[in-house]
Amino acid sequence: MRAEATQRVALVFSLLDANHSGVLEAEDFTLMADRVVAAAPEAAAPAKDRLRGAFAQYWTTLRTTLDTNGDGEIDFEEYAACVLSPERFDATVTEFAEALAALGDPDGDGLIDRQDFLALMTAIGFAPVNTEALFEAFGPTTADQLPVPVWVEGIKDFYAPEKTDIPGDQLVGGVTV
Ligand SMILES: [Ca+2]
Ligand SMILES: [Ca+2]
Ligand SMILES: [Ca+2]
Repeated sequence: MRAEATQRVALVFSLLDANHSGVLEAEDFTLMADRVVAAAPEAAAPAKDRLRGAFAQYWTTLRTTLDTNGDGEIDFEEYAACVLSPERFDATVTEFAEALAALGDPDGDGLIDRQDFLALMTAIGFAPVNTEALFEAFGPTTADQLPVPVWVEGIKDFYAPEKTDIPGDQLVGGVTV
């Protein structure tokens, strides 16, 4: 696996550990969902509920797939095994990506405003400078918006270990603008 993909795995684990306990557990996903929903005050209730459901599904999938020692938590070594069988996470990642992008499009016109993108991404825990660089890498429209499918595909690529040289690499390490 390429270095970028390894860095993405480490970054995602650190962000998902929302309570900074060093392992992933159910509480991390409710904390994260609360933070992300709070960053989208204009979103409708069904979109918020969908995002909460996506995070719950995310945790259930990790727990049932990666908790090798059966202690109800996922440590980093257990988590890193996700790259060995990425297809087991496709449905969960797709639902998460679509739920997150929908939350970023409260007016439903199919476009994500920069400010909504930044609010959601920094709520997840990505650094603002990296988030800005990612928005640029996606190639926003002249009105400074991203089509929803561009973000959805970008999220899915970010979780795909075989993908390299993707916009999402802007989120990892040194930023090249
Ligand atoms: Ca934790
Ligand atoms: Ca475990
Ligand atoms: Ca919109």
